[in-house]
Amino acid sequence: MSSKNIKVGIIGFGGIGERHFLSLRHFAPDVQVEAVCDPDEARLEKAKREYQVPHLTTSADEIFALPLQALIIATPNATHYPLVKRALLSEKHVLCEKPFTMNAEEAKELYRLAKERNLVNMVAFSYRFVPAVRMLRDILRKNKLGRIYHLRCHYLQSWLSSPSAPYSWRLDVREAGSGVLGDLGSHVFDLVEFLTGSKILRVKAYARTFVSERKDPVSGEKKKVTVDDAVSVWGEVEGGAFLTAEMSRCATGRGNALTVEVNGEQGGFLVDVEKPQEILACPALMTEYTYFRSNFALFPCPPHFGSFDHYYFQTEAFVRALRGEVVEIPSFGDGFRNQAILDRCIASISEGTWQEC
Ligand code: SOE
Repeated sequence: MSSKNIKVGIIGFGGIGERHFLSLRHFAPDVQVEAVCDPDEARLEKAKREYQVPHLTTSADEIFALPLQALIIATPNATHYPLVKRALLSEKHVLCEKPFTMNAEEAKELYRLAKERNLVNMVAFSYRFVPAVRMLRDILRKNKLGRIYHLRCHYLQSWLSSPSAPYSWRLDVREAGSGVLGDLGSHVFDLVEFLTGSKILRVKAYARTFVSERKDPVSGEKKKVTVDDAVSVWGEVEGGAFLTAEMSRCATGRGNALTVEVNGEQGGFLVDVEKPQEILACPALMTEYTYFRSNFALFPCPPHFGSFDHYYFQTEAFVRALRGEVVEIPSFGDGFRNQAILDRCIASISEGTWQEC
């Protein structure tokens, strides 16, 4: 498929869907975003006025009736499975947001359908595309650290710290599946396995909801929060590494603080996605970290992308896969694996036990 012929639709045009759009427009202006679907008329109006998208609709049926080759799905989590399934059954390539599905059974089926049809299938584990993450992965895959003792991850945000932060679908277990666990933990578990090439063998998770009711911004009604605000996970990784992961959306003072630290017998490394081109490194005989700049160049990005520049690399990978190039992308197989780990964490939280992954 030459990129001139690639017609893409985006379902879900909230912040993330719009970011995919901007990324495509900036990186692959010859790929046409033909249609946008969202239940919110104001978002469609923006897609028309600011971005001149030709087809705008509130109905998924209309999107599926258009001659599109690929869909980007950035809707609430519970809708991923039916939308992705429909897309695959109508022979469309798909990039789907994370967490991939509501449970591993759904994920497995989507993985199978995509494989059988040989369609491009990608889950938006966007942090795989951060330059410093790539650099750390090369180091770990070459086994430069010897035995790994610790994998220490944080993914901390603060947008739910205030009790007056509004209610949204992300706080409803029926729509989101889980709270910070799936939203941010999905990235963490993906990075652990992507970076090390090793599996998380077992997990023990502990969760808290700090604010149990929040005001609906439209109706003004108080609504019950049915998901976790914070989760801590212990895990054991193949080879014996000790995983500790903390995820919170009530981490007052933190913006989008995703860090992965690896302590091995031959040295230590730390990446922080808010500093996407830097890596803290402690080679074997030193006792303290020093900064290194990664040697991966970033694309020139519009300033408003801030620490989300890695979206361009993600978009690049998706578009290259659509063009038929062989490119390593986080697949539905990775989404299935990730969902299985999330399911085990949910079981661990409710049963208070260690769970095999
Ligand atoms: C909100 O917590 C959010 O937008 C996540 O859903 C994204 O996956 C993450 O990259 C940034 O924060």
